[in-house]
Amino acid sequence: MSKGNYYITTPIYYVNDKPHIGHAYTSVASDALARFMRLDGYDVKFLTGTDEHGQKVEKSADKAGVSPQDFVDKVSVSFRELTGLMNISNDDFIRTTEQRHKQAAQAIWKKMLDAGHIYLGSYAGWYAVRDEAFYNESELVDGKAPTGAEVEWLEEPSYFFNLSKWQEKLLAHYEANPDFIMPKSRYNEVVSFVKGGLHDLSVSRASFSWGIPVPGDEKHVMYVWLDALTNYLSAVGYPDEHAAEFKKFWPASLHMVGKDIVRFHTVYWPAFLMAADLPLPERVFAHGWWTVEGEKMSKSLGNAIAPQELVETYGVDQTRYFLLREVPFGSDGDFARDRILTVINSELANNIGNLAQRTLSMIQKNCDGKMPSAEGISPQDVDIEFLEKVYVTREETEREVHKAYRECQFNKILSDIREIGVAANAYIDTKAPWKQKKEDERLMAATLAHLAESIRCLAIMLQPFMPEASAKILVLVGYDEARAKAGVPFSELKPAFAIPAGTPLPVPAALFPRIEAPEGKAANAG
Ligand code: ME8
Repeated sequence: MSKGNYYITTPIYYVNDKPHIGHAYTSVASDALARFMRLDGYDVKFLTGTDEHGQKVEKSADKAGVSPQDFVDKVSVSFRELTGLMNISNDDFIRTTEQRHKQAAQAIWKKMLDAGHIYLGSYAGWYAVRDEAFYNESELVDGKAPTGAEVEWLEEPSYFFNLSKWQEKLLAHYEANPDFIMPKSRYNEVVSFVKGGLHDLSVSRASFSWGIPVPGDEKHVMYVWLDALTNYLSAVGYPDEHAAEFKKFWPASLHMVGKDIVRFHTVYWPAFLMAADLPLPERVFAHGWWTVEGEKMSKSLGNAIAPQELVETYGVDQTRYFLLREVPFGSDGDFARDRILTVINSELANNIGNLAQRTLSMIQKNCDGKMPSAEGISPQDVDIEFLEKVYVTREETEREVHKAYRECQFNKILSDIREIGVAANAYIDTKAPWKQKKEDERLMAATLAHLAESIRCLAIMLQPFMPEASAKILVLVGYDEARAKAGVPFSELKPAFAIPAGTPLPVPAALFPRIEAPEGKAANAG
């Protein structure tokens, strides 16, 4: 039976550029959470897609000498391919040029207009095409946007959304829902921004045409952020509020975003939704920013790292693991190649990989390739303590794990998993099954059975992060391939689900090969 519904979204990425590790990061983090929620018994909808309108995309198409539609059709594919490449389990992929989206965007516009929240005026002010954002004079730093983007002076007729009227309602919502914006530092930032006062927001542009026409006034196209944010609704069937998907999945449980787009998701978006009389998403989590070897990733430096290259060099699971273990989710991180090597070698090859290799090859050799039995051997304190670390039998622990996921504490979750691996490696050394073999083979068998259980549980826990490797490990400890691939629920982290003694196990295969540093540079083995 389902524990409930969970709707998680990534930002929809601009198609003016190729995907890089920043995009991969958001998608992988959302994927880990989506996979966990499914394995924890929820009905999940996981959405990603592409943001295809606006001046920035129109300019990129111009530069490429093709029509905007041809341009977006082509680049959108590279984002769709990113989902395959990074093993992202999204249930839907939305493009803002699709009919279902245009319909939803125009419907929300009409709803806000009819309720008197949109009016015609004229805009005179600064605009940064790179950010697709309006800035006040006071926000500019050395004549540029605070993000460093070039700004241009814009004067044109424009429709406005009465954002200034929503200040108190927004503040009340933040106060009543302290988890609406995470982490806390972002929450505080947003609250103080809103307390500073809000200006009405220009929500249409009339000086270019690559966008969704404003209903009833086709000289205007909708502001790309109003268009883009609505994707979260279009994908669940809005404007049909009776659609099964809409009823099941709206409001969204989580919008995962980077810290660059917090304001759009936590100020504009909830205000639009309130104006359209729609319920607000439960949470927006804004993660940190990646630099590469200490530098900001940028087109001009040409240092953006293509996810493809990482997957080819290190493997997809290794890349996913690294991205989520390296920095506390919410903080900024730096991508350094010597770090990824160290992490793969010390935490995957030496820890988890070594544990599986040592245990499973001993079983293969000494237990006739079958799951050994611990029966008849009374566990000592060391065994009991070890198994307590491995299993999740207490409801309290279950709740903590669930909470850690909902709060996106991926690096903490991974560090807890790693500790189990370290404890298991230490347990082998303490018990020394190779010595036990000489004393009493039953003792050795019991130790190996406990170790196999620890590997089974580790593999279950690793599924959201490393879906391929964990499925492989699950097969090595006796699950049939179809079950391993479909995913083993977290409820099986209990002794009752141990693989029965006597189950034949396949010949173990190496899981995480050590990676050598290029050009003789020593990779720290950790
Ligand atoms: O903003 N580090 O699209 P976008 C971490 N279309 N994450 C990064 C990153 C980095 N260096 N660079 C990009 C848009 N990201 C809009 C969104 S949603 C309704 C519309 C990730 O292609 C991060 O998630 O510029 C960031 O928020 C997103 O990519 C921006 O993608």
